[in-house]
Amino acid sequence: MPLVVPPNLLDEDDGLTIEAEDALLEIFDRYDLDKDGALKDEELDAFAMDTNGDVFDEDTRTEITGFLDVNEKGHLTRKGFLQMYNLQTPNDPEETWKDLQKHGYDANLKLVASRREDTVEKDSNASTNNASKEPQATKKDDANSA
Ligand SMILES: [Ca+2]
Repeated sequence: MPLVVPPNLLDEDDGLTIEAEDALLEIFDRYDLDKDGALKDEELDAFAMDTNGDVFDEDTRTEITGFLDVNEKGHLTRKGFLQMYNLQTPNDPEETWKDLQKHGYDANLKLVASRREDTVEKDSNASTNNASKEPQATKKDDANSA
């Protein structure tokens, strides 16, 4: 048997696979701190810094607002975020893999490390497909009351 081949990011129509979309949207949600479904400037900057080590330049911002799905405030939506990767990945899958790995995914698209695990919000109405289980802090303080 040959070595395990990493999963494809693209299906036969050069669209992102469900697995790739799930991973990318999970990353998106980490940066959408106010959970409005779009990345405002600070949120997009934080994503770009963590991904590329720098914020997007003016040209890239213009491309984002000009070609990708944005909300009425010009903020990149989840759909636009996927569009961005749908454009990049057929041309440059290596770059998308690099981005995924930066955000803690391994070569099998498994999340193995989280850079932002300290920013989990206790926001109960943020219902995405990411049904994360928050550890319930049910401490028993007087456990030694023999
Ligand atoms: Ca937001």
